[in-house]
Amino acid sequence: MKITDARVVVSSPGRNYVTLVVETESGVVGVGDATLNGRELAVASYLRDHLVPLLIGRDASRIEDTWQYFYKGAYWRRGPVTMTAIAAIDTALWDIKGKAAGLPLYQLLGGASRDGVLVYGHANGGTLEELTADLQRYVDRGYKAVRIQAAVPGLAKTYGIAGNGVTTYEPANGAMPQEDTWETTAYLDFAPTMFAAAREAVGYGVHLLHDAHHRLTPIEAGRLGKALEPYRPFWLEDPTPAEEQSAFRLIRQHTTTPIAVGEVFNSIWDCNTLISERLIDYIRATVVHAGGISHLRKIFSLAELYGVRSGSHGAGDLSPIAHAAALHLDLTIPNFGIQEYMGHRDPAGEVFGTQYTFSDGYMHPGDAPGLGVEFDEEAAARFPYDPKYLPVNRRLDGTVHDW
Ligand code: EZ4
Ligand code: CO
Repeated sequence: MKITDARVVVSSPGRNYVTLVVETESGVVGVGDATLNGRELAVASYLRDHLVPLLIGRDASRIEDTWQYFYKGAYWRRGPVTMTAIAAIDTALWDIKGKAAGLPLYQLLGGASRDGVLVYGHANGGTLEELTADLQRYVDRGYKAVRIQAAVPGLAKTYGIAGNGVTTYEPANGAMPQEDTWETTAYLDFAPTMFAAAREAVGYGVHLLHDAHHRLTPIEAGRLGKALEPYRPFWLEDPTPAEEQSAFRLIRQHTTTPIAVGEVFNSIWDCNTLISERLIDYIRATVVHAGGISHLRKIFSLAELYGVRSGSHGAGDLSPIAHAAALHLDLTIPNFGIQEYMGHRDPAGEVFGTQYTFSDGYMHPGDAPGLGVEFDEEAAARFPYDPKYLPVNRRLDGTVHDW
């Protein structure tokens, strides 16, 4: 089954998405997500200028060989741009294989290991009252797990928190990067009170998660993990910058709070040590940024050996194609943990027609052949690219800080 055409579509239905469309001589068309938030056009160029010309004429059924060809053939390995581009091709080829076979992707990946995929939503608040009200709304909608984030008192602006009663979360909202402020002491004093308020509001029957966004030093992370233990967090996410991994040894010495990391990882080499030394409990690598379904499956298999579970990133800046791909893989692997689900804002639904469903805290990818996502290119053309950036975080003295 020869690949006859491939094209990259950059659109902004509510936020920016990069989509790869791959056509075959048999008429089967596959799609892959290539969105790298804030650096979208770098991946679009990598695909258009370097990979698509080599993709045309190849056999669409040879997924692993195509992956190896682009990974090893580039000479330059890894990195978010390269691995997101390869991921888009890999995902599109799996979509084609599923459609050609007339099977939903999860059947090709070994079939379902569970009935549904546990997902967590995002509750936010400018105040603890706003947060607990938002949390209650998630619980009322059936969510079994919810991430809680709130504005830190004393800081002018906290990443991801709109404030003024607005609880929707859109981090990349500036044509220029917005500047947030950060002060660790205020945060460390506040975070346990946030958990206490959330437990007071909803009890212990729902899982609560929290994201520290790489902002702490190892000893601060150890202290936070210890302070949160009585509130039984499902996980503490990204406690320290993800690239300095000896930090996790120190965190482990101080707390039994489960640790999650990996949304910025793009290969198995980023998490090999963390997994094989059991320094983390959940690996958050994604289909779209970690080389596609083929490569992420290897990461999850490595994690399975060491009792580490999956917990893939699923922010709104990953397209519905990536979310569908994640759900198919999540449904099959033995060591699935949880899947992030932020959802997508309108008008994303006009461009991406999805088959996946949410019911009582669990999602299912659906039984349509392939990924089960219809990508409407004409609709996408109505929403041109709109450059947006994540904020930059500065300490009170003006120093740029990890966000
Ligand atoms: O900041 O997806 O857990 N979720 C997150 C996200 C990330 C964005 C970056 O593009 O940390 O909100
Ligand atoms: Co995160």
